[in-house]
Amino acid sequence: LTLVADLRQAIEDDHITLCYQPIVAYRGADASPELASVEALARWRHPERGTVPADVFVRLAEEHGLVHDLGRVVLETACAALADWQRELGPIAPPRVNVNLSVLQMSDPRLVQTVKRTLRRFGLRPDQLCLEITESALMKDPDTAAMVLGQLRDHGVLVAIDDFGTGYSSLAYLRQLPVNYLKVDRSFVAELQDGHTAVAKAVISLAHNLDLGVVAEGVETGTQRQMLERMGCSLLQGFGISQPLDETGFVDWCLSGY
Ligand code: G
Ligand code: G
Ligand code: NA
Ligand code: MN
Repeated sequence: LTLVADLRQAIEDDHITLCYQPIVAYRGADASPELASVEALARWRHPERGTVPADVFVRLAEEHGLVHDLGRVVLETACAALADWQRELGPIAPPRVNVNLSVLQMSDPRLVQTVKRTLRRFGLRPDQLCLEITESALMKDPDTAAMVLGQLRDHGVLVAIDDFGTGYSSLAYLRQLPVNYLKVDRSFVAELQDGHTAVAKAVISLAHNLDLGVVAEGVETGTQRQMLERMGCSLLQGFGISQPLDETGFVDWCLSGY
């Protein structure tokens, strides 16, 4: 219970920070990678307990009615950072930022207004934001999800289905959902290493057939990278590209030419 109180305070005092993990595009074996986007990941360092894992404090926020405030702070911080980078780094800045949404944010009637207002406030175009929602969250209430995602898409905001392949989507439903990207869950990228290619291949070809972009998460090795490129997946994210970096570390990474 005191952890909840501390979390509430941390959200109010702006003590939730963000790490940034690059998402890169490879266009051909010899070409240098392009920065396609960057995923914002929330971090909380508790003064006594040290770092609290994101899945722990996100769940805590969900259980105690703090997820809307947390989500708003994350969205604003990520948009402010992108606006700064675009000003300061120009052409080497990431073209967009990916922000994770909790399932509960999908049922917030003010979500779409908050997103629109935040983009306007920081002078960003809607297609400079990609919202990530996990497949299992989408499938909890597919009708609400379809409606909210439709409103976001009408405005021009991009949407990615996170952890794809683990949430039992109805494939028939997927065709109607207004989304732009599938993110191959990192468990399917990990198993490439042992020669298990079937699921990664299936998700990539599903994305291609539905005219969606596809991002591989959790890419750690050169072998995985080569296999994914051969399967037609050109958007990669993972420790093998870069760890999630704090703001200074991310700017240095951009300046170092990837
Ligand atoms: O970054 P890390 O591996 O600690 O993330 C753990 C989990 O927490 C991941 O599932 C990630 O998607 C989630 N997460 C990280 N940041 C946020 C956030 O800002 N909002 C939500 N809803 N989830 C987040
Ligand atoms: O659920 P989501 O995909 O948002 O989770 C993001 C989390 O995955 C981040 O907290 C990040 O630390 C972690 N992550 C990012 N890249 C890798 C990777 O290459 N390997 C592993 N094991 N975890 C990763
Ligand atoms: Na994510
Ligand atoms: Mn994921």
